[in-house]
Amino acid sequence: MRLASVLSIGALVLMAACSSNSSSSSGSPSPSISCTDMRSESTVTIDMQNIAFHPKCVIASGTQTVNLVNKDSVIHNWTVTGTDINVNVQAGQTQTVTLNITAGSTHAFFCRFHQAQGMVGQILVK
Ligand SMILES: [Cu+2]
Repeated sequence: MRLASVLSIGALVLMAACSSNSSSSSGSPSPSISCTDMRSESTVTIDMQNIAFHPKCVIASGTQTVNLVNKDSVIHNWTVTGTDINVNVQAGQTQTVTLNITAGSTHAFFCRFHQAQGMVGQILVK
């Protein structure tokens, strides 16, 4: 009995891993970015540090609250394509954004000050 339940939990984990991989497939060959699933968190936290987003790819629900934590000494910005989100975060500050995004969509995001330096990422809304 106990072994059976352990096995079924393992199967669920495997299925979850597979489904998150397949959903990120797109036509173009994209580097395999690992996405952090934060749907079970009370808030989604994205750090802005060393001119980069951490994590670079997040999975969130469409109504979650996102904390943008700027750990750098320069201003950053979070612009999410296909939404009206365009938030500046001053050096050392935290900004909170509540998502209002339809589930089943994927959005690229970037910092408009450092996009050219590769400060970009992706949010998968499920
Ligand atoms: Cu920036």
